[in-house]
Amino acid sequence: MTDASELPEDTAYESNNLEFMTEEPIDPQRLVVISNRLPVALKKVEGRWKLTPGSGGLVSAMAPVLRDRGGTWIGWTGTSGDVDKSLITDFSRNAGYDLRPVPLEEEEVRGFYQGFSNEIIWPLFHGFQSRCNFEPNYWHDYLTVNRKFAEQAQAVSGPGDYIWVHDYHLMHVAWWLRQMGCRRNLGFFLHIPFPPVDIFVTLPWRAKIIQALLEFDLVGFHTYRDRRNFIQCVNLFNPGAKTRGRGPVVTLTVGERTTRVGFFPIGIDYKAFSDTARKKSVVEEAHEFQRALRKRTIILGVDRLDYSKGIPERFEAIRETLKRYPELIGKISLVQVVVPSREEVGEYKALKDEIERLVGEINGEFTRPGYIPIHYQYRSLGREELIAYYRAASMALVTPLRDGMNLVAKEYCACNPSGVLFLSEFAGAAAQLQNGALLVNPYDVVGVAKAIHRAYHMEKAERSQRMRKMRETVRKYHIFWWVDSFLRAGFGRTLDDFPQEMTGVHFASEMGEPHE
Ligand code: ADQ
Repeated sequence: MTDASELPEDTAYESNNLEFMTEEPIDPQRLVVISNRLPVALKKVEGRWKLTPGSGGLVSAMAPVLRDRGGTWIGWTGTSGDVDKSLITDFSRNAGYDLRPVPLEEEEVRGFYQGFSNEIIWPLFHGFQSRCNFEPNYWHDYLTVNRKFAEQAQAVSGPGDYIWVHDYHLMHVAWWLRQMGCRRNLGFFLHIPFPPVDIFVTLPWRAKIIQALLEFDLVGFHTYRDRRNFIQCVNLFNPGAKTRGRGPVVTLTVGERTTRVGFFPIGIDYKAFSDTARKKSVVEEAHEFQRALRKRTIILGVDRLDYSKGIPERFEAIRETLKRYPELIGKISLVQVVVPSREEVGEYKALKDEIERLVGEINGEFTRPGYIPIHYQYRSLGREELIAYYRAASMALVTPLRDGMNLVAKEYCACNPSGVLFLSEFAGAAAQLQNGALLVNPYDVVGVAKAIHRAYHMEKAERSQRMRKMRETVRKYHIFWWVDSFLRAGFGRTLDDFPQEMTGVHFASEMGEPHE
């Protein structure tokens, strides 16, 4: 067992004793969002800077909130060195909120982003310890860059503002802000899983990370399981810690300091996805795909290039399906779209090679005249094209080895009223969608093959009924619900102010008790 005496001396800090439970409710003047990347990317094309607006879930959720309430988004532009600031000023003027870029040197990008964030925290928090490169120098860059973000936040925010920090790149921002004497209300949301204690304790900087997270006033996770893991880690390093409350938000008291800890499963803009899926042009494009694949049953996989997404294991499951059920050769095709990601990291390049080798091998084994079992594309799709794929596919294989939530599963449900969703037990989304999805263990290729066979023969009525339940959940717990419930928990005065609705979560899949 590890106890608090193990804490390195330099992690000791003065508690600011932020007893907001006894303060008046905060009506924030403005929202300050901090994420690693700004909601725009800057790139030099033929010697000139070009700005491209981001389109991810976080951008579509936060942009309207910032525009309506007034606010600021702090983040890195994705490039090092000097950038053309006028592009950012113009964007801010049109968007209705401020963008504040945090400039990073090339060395910092290497140590903070590629190193600490993506070679340590990403693999460790997804349970891939053996992929971690615990390079001691990365920690220094992580702290330095987190401090830069904190300085920017301190400079641009006022006393009544709410500062909402996103994700694993920035777990130390509140710690720095408190060091600077900042007493603002600070929230943090982790978009990836929080690992179980026995994995987390292998992190050389474990106690510092826990202490840093406790400097936020609210810490949010996607699932009950992530929150439970976090609380267990806090207890390990702080044996006197006390948890109070029930439901999605509880309080955790360590010494003088109280932090709210909650789970808020992120959603999607359901209406935007389902409306687009019904657009004439999208419906036509979906038919075009189906015709191109000669009306075979399309099984869709859509993922960023990442080892956590279980792409090679999925291919092995397809191989197993075609071996075990040869009558399906010529009847089902996997369409796998992989979005280029983190190609500068060696592990990702190796994964791409592995994926391409497997596609060649499986297609070599099962291709017949006029039939290819795996259609592989390595590119990013436009929004409407992606939605047309969702619509065209009778089934979606969403089989990450571990995933914080997984938005592809939810997007597929919003776009395809009669589709079958195979969903990994290890995706955060399983807690909400197990009422309709066929849950699978992505490591069990025989189990996945049996599920595909079962789905192929599933009655239409059962498919629709399963999908109806999932669509209802995705529709209800949409992205704006997510923003709203996090902010309500952030501003609430007492535990009674928190939303007590159970977030569409079914606890059986959370592998634990529903209450602390
Ligand atoms: P990601 O790991 O990026 O997010 P995910 O939740 O699946 O994973 O989101 C991927 C997004 O990229 C989806 O919105 C999808 O539409 C888009 N996308 C995927 N393939 C695409 C393609 N080929 N072309 C264009 N767009 C594509 C992290 C965590 C997740 C968590 C989210 C949000 O790892 O677990 O769900 O943050 O919190």
